[in-house]
Amino acid sequence: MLGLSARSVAASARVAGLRRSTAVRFQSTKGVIETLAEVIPERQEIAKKLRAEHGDKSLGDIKVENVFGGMRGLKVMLWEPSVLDANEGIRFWGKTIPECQEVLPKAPGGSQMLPESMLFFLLTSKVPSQAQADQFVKELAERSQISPELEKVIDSFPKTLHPMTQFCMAVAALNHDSKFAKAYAAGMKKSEYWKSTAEDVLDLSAKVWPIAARIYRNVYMDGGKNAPALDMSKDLAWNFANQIGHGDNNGFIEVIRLYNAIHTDHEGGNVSAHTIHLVGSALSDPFLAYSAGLAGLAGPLHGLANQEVLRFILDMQKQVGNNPSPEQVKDYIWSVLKSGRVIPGYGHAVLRKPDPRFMALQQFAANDPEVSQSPVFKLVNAMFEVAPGVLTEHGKTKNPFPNVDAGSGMLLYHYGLTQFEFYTVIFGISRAMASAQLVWDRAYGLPIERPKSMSIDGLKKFLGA
Ligand code: CMX
Repeated sequence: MLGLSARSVAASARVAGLRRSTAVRFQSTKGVIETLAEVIPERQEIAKKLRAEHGDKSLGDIKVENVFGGMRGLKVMLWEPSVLDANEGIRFWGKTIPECQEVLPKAPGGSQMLPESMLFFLLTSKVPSQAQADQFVKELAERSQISPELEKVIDSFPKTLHPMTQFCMAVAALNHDSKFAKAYAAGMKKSEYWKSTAEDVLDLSAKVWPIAARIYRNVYMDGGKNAPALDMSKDLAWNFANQIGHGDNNGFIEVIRLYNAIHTDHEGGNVSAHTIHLVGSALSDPFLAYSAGLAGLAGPLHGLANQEVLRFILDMQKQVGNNPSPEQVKDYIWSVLKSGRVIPGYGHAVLRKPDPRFMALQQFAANDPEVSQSPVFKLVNAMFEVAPGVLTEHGKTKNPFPNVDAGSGMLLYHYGLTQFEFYTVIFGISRAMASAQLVWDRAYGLPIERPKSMSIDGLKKFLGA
């Protein structure tokens, strides 16, 4: 204790007391790591049996078209937390979004499922009890604090750098404290990989929130240094909203909870999730793997589409006003298509029906009389009514319906987050939870990914062409 002031000794004692009481609480309610320790051996057995009994069965042909066509539909990857059906949309461990909304715990007094509840569920396959969710909220709040060194790194970024680029760089720097990387360097056994991976995934899923808030404050407000301190009794979405100046904006807090619970995971083949899995397969730690995945999310055909949608809607508003006729909307869409651009927020590589994530956000908007009267909501709805018909007539896209990005920006905009360039960062916060799959990758001992590529000459030779 030499050199410490009485005040810092008292503070250390308070922290130690908090840790003791947290530990006692964790014993009485099963936490996420204990739950995983129970679930993993059961599923390892199932996987082992499946592989032993059916390892030589075929899951389909690979056609030359697949080599040129972005590998659509090829069943070549294991992904546990979610499965996407072309017509029905996403299911998380077998549950649809409305079913998750029904059973996943909410914040006290809140109306939307918590991202923390979704993370517990994605990781373990078990719906947490309210007590488990409450405990997990506190655990993640404690994990969410970021180091002064990382704060300095974030503060050094130029304000003109796109927020997604700042986000990729900041989360990669979290690898400085990776528990997986440290344990690996110390010679950890392969059977233990999953545990330190889970520790990193929990740290990552918590720390992305204040990292994003600091970037927001640096770019659009008075600087990260002036952010209010985290409140350890509150959930991640509440603290995020509070740090970016929306702590008293209940509609915003609720939409952030819903948004971040449903954007988490969309099975393994999409660019961001697949990249997390691919980079993680080299045993890069979860922070590096997720940073690489975020770089993919920053592409306009993937997560950046949500910023593009709002730009599109506001440009349309300038051209056609707040109450356009269906003909005016149709003409506007055609003018964009004829100029060779895509309609952002429409189409999907797998889905062939309106995205249930879009529907959940629309439902949320429709339930709030203020949102449902707002001009941007009406324009998003006008698009929903007209765009599928135009895209069908256009005849190119296999799916003329809205995807998740078609309406998410409208809600953020309505509740006061008007800086479009930040929208994909919010998608990114949620996508950190897709790194739950890394825990399963390690639990099943999946190898480094290494598909075969072919050159045109190699294809010609192979085919005798
Ligand atoms: N507007 C105009 N044309 C579209 C279109 C759209 N919204 N969606 C698809 N098309 C076109 C494609 O560009 C392609 O044209 P070419 O043959 O000239 O290359 C053709 O229709 C066939 O494409 P597809 O097989 O239906 O779609 P893909 O699987 O290749 O691509 C996606 C899927 C999402 C990239 C595409 O629909 C698109 O560009 N949509 C707009 C951007 C967007 O909203 N992205 C977000 C997706 C959700 C997310 O990841 O966040």
